[in-house]
Amino acid sequence: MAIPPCLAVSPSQARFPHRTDCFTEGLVLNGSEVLESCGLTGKSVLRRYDLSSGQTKKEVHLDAKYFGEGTVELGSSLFVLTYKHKEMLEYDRETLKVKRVHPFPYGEGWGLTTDGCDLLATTGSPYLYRLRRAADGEFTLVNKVLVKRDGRSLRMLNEIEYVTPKLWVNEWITNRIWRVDPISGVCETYIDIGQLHSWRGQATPNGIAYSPAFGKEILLVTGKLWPQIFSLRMTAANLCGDQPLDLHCAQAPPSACYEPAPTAMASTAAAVVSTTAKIAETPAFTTPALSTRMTPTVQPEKTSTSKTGFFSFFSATPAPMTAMPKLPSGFSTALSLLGALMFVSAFASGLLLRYMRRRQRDTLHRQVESESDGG
Ligand SMILES: [Ca+2]
Repeated sequence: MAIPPCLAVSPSQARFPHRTDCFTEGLVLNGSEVLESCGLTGKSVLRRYDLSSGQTKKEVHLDAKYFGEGTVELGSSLFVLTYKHKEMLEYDRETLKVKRVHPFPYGEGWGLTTDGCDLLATTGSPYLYRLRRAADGEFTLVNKVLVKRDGRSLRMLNEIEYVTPKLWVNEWITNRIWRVDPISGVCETYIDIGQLHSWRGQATPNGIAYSPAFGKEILLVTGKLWPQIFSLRMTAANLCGDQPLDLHCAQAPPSACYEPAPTAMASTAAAVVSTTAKIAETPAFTTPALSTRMTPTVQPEKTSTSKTGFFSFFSATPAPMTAMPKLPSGFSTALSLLGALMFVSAFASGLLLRYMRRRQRDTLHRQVESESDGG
């Protein structure tokens, strides 16, 4: 598979104010109103404001123990992930008061969005977690989808935004924002926003928001501590794929690629209820009906990425070996040893790389936290 192409996008003239004290972790747009979650332990804030003026309409501070992460609205609630507390906070959408705390045992909380039915979360790993609300109000893991770029896993998935039927994802500490198919996990294309703002250290691009009520072919992007939010004009084909849709969620939000049918809009609680019931019947760790045209990549919860790659590679290689012409036994032993050596070295390099990336990330977060505490 070829490396996905980089899309050329032209920033429109529209730029909007953004608070430079906001360590952006989640960005949501409703028409001309922004909901943003700002991180850092003891300084985390959830804020609603007017996009054009930047004027705050309502804000609440998270409990001082939390480092707030991604946020999204769904139904009458608003959800905020926490960085290391393994909890997801549920707020009343209007009053911004915490009404429930949900366990989030999947790792660190990073990014959060919704397809209109389920919550989709990232943890800084290469996986996309699909969480579905049960009748008792709790969320359960439906599946975790491995996000792949050019056949390899894409790590450090951060802020995300669902634009029916696709997903846009910030890749941490890069200028890349990927368009990902949320069912197959395939990175289809990306944009590079390096020209928008010069940033260093932890002030990485993070924050993607979309609202067709604001502009059907407009994507808003910003970064941690950035002074502006940028408006990117894109074609429908680039923004959301412009392909035939086969949605599994009756409440999927409208986009440049999807307009809910009037009958579906007017509907009818009955239709929604029947769809919801259908979804609820889907057994855990299976893929929703949308996946019929693509093969999903669903990994069991406790399987590590490197292990999967290791064994799938290993089991895939014997066939060509047996097809080789017969070689002298000494030569073939040497070849085997060489192959094993190369394999072990590649495996060790992979482990080292993962360790170094994790250290870099932890160092940055420690730096951020200590700077914010004035230490
Ligand atoms: Ca977002």
